[in-house]
Amino acid sequence: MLSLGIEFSTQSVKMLALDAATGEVAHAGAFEYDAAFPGYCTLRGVLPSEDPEVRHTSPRMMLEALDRAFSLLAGAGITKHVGAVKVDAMQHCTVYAGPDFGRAAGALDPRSTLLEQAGPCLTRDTIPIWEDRSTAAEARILTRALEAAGGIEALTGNRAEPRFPAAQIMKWASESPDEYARTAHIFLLSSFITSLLAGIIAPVDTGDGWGTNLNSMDIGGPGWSGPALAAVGGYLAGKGCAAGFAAKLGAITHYDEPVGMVSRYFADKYGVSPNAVVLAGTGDNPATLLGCGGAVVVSLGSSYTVNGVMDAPRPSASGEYNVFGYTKGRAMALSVITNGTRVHDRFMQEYVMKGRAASPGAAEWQEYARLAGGPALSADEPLLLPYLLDESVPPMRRGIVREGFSPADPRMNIRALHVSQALSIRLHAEHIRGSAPICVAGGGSRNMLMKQLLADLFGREVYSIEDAASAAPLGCALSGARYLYDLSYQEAAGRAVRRDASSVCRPLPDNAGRVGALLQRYKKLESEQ
Ligand code: XUL
Repeated sequence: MLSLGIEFSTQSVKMLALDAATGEVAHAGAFEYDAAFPGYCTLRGVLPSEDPEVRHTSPRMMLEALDRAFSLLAGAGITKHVGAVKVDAMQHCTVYAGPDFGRAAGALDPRSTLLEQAGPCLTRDTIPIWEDRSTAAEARILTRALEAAGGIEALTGNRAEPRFPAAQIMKWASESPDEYARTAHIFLLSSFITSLLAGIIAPVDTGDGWGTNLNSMDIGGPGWSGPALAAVGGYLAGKGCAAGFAAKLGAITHYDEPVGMVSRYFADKYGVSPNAVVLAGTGDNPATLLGCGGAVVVSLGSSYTVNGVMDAPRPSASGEYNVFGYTKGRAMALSVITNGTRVHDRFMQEYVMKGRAASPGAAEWQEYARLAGGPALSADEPLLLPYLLDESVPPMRRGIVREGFSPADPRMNIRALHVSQALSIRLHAEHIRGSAPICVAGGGSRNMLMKQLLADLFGREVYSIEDAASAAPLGCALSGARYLYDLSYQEAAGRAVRRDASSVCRPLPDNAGRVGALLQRYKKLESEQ
């Protein structure tokens, strides 16, 4: 029997089917939104916007993407063997639908498409993703509103974050009270897709639901925070929005709870077994943590994330990491460094492609690695602050600040980017103290120099898993395998998570003496801004 994991990330959809008994990957596939749906004109999955703080995607494109994923899976002969399915999605992306959505999701006609049937139920045309920074004012208002009730960190586990749904909803509802009035359901992207899969209004799990600034901190009994709901509800009332905010959010449940069987639509149209169980969807970060075997994970995607399990949820004193729910009764800590591989992509364009329109291939990336230089650290490494977009960890305005070298020098810039990003990860990783080896995931895990630098700066072994770019859908598939065969998480991971032996990096003794001074230099550069 197969267990299917599907990820809806910022730029692409990735699918991974595991033979749930053996842990072998039976099928892996992926597509990018830009290429699959050119009509939406997205750039790396994001809709064009004149305001750089506004980062939205299209919920209609997500509907098309779900159909396309299953049509590809059916074409690959996978669907009929699927016994369990779970999705993960980029966190904090909210989807808005009217009261007719539940009925539409429960009665989807296989002769038509998801877009034709669920599209008309959507009440907001474009939806904010985690990169949106247009809601800073609302985050401040929420912080103030909860001060007297004990503070938002103590109530929800997180400081008020502009990218979290509470601030997104406050801004949207106050600007578009009509749309708010027509909205009956506010989903996270993961619970929206799960609802379509199961043909019901599915709950959000703690993994994604804790990334809303609206959750309570009771990891044993998932729920919303009364004071947070009251604060947002009160703010909305002041903007002329009718009561009923809490009802729009739906339910919140434990990680991996089964929410139902796959709906007739997917059974009839794509041949999925009607007995396939649908597990609650989650965020990409909890799924990645599980897909790496539940260790300490640094994920090198367009943004970088630094994740570790927390047995008792503990909000960050400095606000540098977020706390999300994880497997039943446990939490995880995560910091998001916004400017990740996106800066390497930009430097590739600037210094290697030199404005050529084509996408870089293997030869260009080899050249990029050559310009980045070898693993030996020197005391006078060039350093820079790599903020193409406003940065969240540490909170900084966008701008690339070079420590006294020319923006025209490819070698200096590319080297400085590698060393500086690794230093920044090390400096802002108070939540993953200890000596456990670090699993590096995400597309950037192919970058051997980044991995070596992380090994040196943390003084720990660093490794990747096989197919590290698909850790999140693997985590979802692993949840399904655990469900189907009644395994512990450890047993399921033992079957399916494979370390890539060729990927291991160990700290180089000659670099150890350079680390302290480089960290100090980088810290100074950061503090001078
Ligand atoms: C986590 C976050 C990002 C997105 C990326 O808080 O904002 O990691 O989940 O998809």
